[in-house]
Amino acid sequence: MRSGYSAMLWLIWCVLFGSLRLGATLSAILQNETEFELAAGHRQGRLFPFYTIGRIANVPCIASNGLQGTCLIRGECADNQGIFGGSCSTLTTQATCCIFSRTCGGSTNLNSTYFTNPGYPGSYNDGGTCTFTITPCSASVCQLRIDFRSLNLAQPNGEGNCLTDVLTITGGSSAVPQICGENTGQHVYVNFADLNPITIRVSTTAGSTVDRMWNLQLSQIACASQFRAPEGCLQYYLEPSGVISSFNYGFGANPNLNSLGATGTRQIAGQRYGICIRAAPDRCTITYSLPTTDGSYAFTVSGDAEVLDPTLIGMGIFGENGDICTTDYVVIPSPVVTDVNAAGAVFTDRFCGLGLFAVTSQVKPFVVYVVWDDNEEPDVANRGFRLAYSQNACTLGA
Ligand SMILES: [Ca+2]
Repeated sequence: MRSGYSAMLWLIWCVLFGSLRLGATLSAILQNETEFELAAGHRQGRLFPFYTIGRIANVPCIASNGLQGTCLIRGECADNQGIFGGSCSTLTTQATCCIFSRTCGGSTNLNSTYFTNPGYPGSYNDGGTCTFTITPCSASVCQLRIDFRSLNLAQPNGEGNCLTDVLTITGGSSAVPQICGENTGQHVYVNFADLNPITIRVSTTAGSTVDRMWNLQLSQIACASQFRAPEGCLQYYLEPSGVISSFNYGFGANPNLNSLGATGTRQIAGQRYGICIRAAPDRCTITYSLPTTDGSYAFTVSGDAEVLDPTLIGMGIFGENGDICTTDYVVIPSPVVTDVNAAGAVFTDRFCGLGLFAVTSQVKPFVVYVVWDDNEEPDVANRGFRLAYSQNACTLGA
């Protein structure tokens, strides 16, 4: 049974950080959001006394191993099976940047928790099902953000189905597609369904030679947080510019062949979701383009990528648009294409094929919808997409 004191601490961790999107790059912003709540006298921002040695604020901190933690008195960290991550307070040497790391069969209602494979950071080679359950820590929490700080599972088969390994996320009120392959750096948002738990399940097949590994950072997002993803967004990028990619996009071909004996696909079948990008202040449009590095294969969404010279793959003239895109495609609302090689062409919002001109959109929230049908045949050597995005000042076309 939870002691009264532990229950109070749980409440503090939850409500104080329920509004936070965890991550080192956002620490300063998060600190501001926390301080804003404190300044506003919000109930979520109260400070509580700890032990008898005084007060410390349970602010987010970066542990010596680089992970996001919570600044706690050592005894409280230990009582909750936390890991000491180095000093975090100038007030007392008894404080530590506490890391909560859990593995198969576990559960948490603590914010700032990591779910890892057994033996992490070593690889995991066994088969079976590993589950982890997350319960919202208060009614003011609406979403779970799962950052794939590390996620390496077996590739899908040649048709894009996750047969050897699969990650599934259930229990929320928003859908998450099956995920496998290489997805380090990706993330997903899941809406909590009231106070019901969300379950992450990693099912693996023994005998695979893949260096299977996962370390998933679990952040509970308050309903009122500025880091809450809009409805319909499985992913939500916060930076003004950056890179988006489909799940399991990667720099090598899937080693698995499809049933026709051709090079398989890295695209994961049956995915339909939105990638959203937060509009920066004073920015009116967004432009998606192939990255300057890794241009080859960076837009291989449908068709046979092996019929083209690899140096030609990705060029806009090899892309397709409109009603011809019926199996796998991305939707970019209200597109504007200014490339001279596309002069005279009329574009609808549906893009597929083996290349992409730079596309600008002004519809907010900025979003790219991914629509992959349930079977990758007869596509060959598709990898999905990897696109750079940048937001444009309002004077540049809007
Ligand atoms: Ca495809």
